[in-house]
Amino acid sequence: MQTPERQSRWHLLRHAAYGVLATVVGLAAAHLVAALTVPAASPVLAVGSTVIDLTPTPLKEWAIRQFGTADKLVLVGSVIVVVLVLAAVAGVVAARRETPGLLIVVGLAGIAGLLAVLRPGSGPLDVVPALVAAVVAATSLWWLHRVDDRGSVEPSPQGGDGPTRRGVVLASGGLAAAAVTMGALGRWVTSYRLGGTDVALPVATDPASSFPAGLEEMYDGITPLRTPTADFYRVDTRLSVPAVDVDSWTLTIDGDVEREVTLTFDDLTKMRTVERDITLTCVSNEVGGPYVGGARWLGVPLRDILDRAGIDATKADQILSTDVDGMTISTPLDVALDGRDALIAIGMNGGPLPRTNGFPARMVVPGLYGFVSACKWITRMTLTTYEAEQAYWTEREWAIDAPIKISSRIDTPKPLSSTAGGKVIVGGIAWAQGVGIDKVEVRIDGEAWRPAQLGPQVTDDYWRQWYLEWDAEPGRHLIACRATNKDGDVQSDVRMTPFPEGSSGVQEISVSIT
Ligand SMILES: Nc1nc2c(c(=O)[nH]1)N[C@H]1C(S)=C(S)[C@@H](COP(=O)(O)O)O[C@H]1N2
Ligand SMILES: [Mo]
Repeated sequence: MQTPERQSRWHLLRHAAYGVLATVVGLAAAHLVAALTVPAASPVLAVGSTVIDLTPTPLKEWAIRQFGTADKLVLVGSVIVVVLVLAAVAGVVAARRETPGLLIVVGLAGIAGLLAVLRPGSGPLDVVPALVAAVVAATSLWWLHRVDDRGSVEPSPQGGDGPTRRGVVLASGGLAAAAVTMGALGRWVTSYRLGGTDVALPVATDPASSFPAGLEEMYDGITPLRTPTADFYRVDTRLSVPAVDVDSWTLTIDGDVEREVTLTFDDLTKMRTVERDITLTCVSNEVGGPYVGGARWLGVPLRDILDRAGIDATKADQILSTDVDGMTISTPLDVALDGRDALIAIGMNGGPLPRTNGFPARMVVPGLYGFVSACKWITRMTLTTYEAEQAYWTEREWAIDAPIKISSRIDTPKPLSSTAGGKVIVGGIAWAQGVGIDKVEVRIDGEAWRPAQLGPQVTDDYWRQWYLEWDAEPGRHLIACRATNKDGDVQSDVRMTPFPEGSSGVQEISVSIT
């Protein structure tokens, strides 16, 4: 026989589990409905995206530092934990008084629905998945209680001091199976709806010159001169990658222009296209960090596109780019038009843009951090002023004009690694987009800076590989590197955080030589 306390603890736990299970079933049903209608309106994604947007910058910076690209998963995971705790509370409340318990569940779905319709670029249909979640979760919880109550009055094989295990187990198992099935179906529908990214790309009117062999072919551990497309870093605010149908996609140029212009993908492919080797860098990259990549971009010069609309540079001082979901990125107009190779890119490393990197088109502006230039999934460029309109990161107080800082990174040896003594290759990359790298120096154990050998020059907008042959004696050693651009400016040794205009400082690692 169970003691009354154990019985009541078991009773609480059981009802908490009902709350959680009912909520999970509701979320899975909503996810499936969203997959069939508006994927971003799935309650998990809608709440998650809002949390990402509302996360204060210092916390977001911390999350990126701690968890890298998994930062969003961690933020959203925390939200899910909170929701499930509330769901458990709803279950326990419902055990005493059913209506308030059910209302908590409906309220949770209501919040998700509200956030879904408040998302930029959302429509009235976006509330449907949350409604489905409310109905399915509340009904499931109600039904679980019925099954539980029935068990409590009917004599059970255990002797009548609890609900029939069989009924409860069957009901819970059935709901769990339904949740898993709907979740899997939702995933399948989403990937089916995504379709392919194969588009016919034009041959560049102005092709890039042949690409040199990189140092990575000779020295292990140095970053490849061209980043393979699949390895290119990814930084954006999106939880799910936008699926853009290239046939209905358009790019509109409006605002302070002589005439509003709308271009299709086909229109872009018929314009003058150029191929350029450009290194992209994220402002969130810490000194020595991974958010930097070099690729060959195929695109239409930004100037040509803006000229079609006829820009009024006496009024506008920014290009406000908008993506398919209403996310905005600002770019200083004078910088974009100062003669650098600013592009609307439609190709990367010989193929179309991958969906994660902006398919079907994105902006690329050499020398500016991605958050003020590299708008992915771009659909609109509005010529306007910083005073009139503010982009996503401008509202979060990041810098408006954010040129990429001169920086360099040690790729090999790895920090805290141990290497056999003798001739050791110290190597890495350095970048100073716009001006180009003139020199990289290495400092061992705080001694004088020694010049490193540079790898092949690609373009001044591209990073440069470097290496130094070092006669390494056994023991612990500190290795630092710094770059100098072709204007003679040396990489700053003043440590700065990524916020608000990019990190600075010199990377110094500790290695052990055996
Ligand atoms: N639509 C959209 N474009 C975006 C972003 C974003 O969040 N949304 N992130 C920007 C940032 S911060 C950077 S560093 C680059 C990264 O481009 P990548 O993911 O192709 O490396 O994209 C930029 N373009
Ligand atoms: Mo970025």
